[in-house]
Amino acid sequence: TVNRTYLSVDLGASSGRVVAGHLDDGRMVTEVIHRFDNVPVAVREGGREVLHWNVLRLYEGILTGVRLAARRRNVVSLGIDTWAVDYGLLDADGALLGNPVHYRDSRTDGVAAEVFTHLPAEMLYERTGLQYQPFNTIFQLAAAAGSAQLATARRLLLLPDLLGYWLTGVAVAEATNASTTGLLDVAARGWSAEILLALRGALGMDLGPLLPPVVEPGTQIGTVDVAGLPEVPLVAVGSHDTASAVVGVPGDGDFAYISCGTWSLVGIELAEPVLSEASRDGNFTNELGVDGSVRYLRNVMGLWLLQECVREWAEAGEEIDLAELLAQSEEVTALRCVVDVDDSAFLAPGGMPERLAQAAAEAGEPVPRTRAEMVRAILDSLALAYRRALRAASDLAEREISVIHLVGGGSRNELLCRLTAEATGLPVIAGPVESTALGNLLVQARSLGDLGEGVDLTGLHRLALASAHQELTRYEPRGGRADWDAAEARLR
Ligand code: ADP
Ligand code: LRH
Repeated sequence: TVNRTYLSVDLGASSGRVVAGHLDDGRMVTEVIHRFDNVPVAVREGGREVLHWNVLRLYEGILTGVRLAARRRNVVSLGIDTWAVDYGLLDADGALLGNPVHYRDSRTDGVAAEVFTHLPAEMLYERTGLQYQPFNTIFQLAAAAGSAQLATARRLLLLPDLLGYWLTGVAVAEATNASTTGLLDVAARGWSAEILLALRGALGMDLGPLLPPVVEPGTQIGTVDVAGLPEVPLVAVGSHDTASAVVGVPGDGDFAYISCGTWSLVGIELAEPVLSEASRDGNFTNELGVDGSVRYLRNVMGLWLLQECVREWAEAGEEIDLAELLAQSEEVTALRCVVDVDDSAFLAPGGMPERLAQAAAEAGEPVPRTRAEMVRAILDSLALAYRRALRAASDLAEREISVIHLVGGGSRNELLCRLTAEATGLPVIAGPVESTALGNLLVQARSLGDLGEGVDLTGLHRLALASAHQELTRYEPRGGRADWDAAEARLR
């Protein structure tokens, strides 16, 4: 099987990559074939600038990566995952109507409150299990109500499904990602007729006919039909990047995960959703995972805060070396300044150092004076938020947590890993960096029958461990919790 190569396309909010994988002696051996930036673009629409994804640029990155891989390898399948919630609309001819809008665009400001008058938040949570985020697809659609595009649309495709449609001509809605729309019934794992009906009032239209059939991960969607690309099956993977990232966690037993990139998705894997009032209050989400599982987690603002600071400083004309900045922040007094990273004030792009300084001042914390202090404040605050989220997950789901797996680009941040172990009092196992690609590839291999019979989700985690064990780093919790308890008390 050395020659049998699966190709994963993984688009994160900050970059995209095409990663090849082949099986060798019970391991998935991976190679990053092509990596490209993901840079949103603001474009005028009538009275204001709207933040869009550069979706054709991303598609072009995918084509380049697949071509490069096919030149050197025997490609047998393809799978696509991207960030959640965002979508494209197609007209009756199958043409894309406008560029997909970025979930950080301000069009959803104040929209959820309006939707809740038609669909009470309690009822929405009971049916969908989905956390409240202002950018959930349901609120984006409500923001677009009455637009020419929505009136003309015949199909709504989430980003991975749109890219898959361009590759194969087949339109589906993969379940894990569909679970982030606010339109899916978490128990039935299908579109909720009840919500669609109630939404008619809010939108003045019936969304039902726009929604394609829901498919579960592992389904072969169709065959790639693009000049110059191999004619291989497109396999539905956990097309929500976080779903694939969780498959790629090399965990066993009572583990929690932190999928740490632009966002930090902090939680546990469950067999059944937790739909209690307390869970809704805690803003925990029950997103669908592969094999009927539930990803019970909270969105923590993540390395977005750091990315945006770095971007701002670099735009001011300075060369920023992340490794150096992190080394300097290591020298800063611990827990000097902490802020609530989950404040929605941090969601939008731009002006991040100023917004962080303002949040510190408002919380009565010493305002960071240097870049190193700013970076340290972000990392201390993130570790504190991880600790809060993991304790809440454990309480709400009544589950023990004995180890944390921190995966994604953030697993390269040694200071963050160490702080997370200190704050939580739990060992942190960092890596793999590309857990999302790994989870994507494993689901393809299983769908093609190459993993043999009977490999369940536990088996996929074991394969992830076998594949990644050489790149894992373990951080033991050291020191007392007292400083962290005090910092948490300050934030409250
Ligand atoms: P996404 O999928 O959301 O685009 P990634 O999983 O690719 O995110 O993670 C990107 C983040 O990983 C960056 O914002 C950066 O903070 C962190 N990162 C990447 N490489 C390093 C590194 N060498 N040292 C520290 N942090 C890193
Ligand atoms: C992470 C992610 C996360 C969503 C957000 C929109 O990339 O998919 O799980 O909440 O982006």
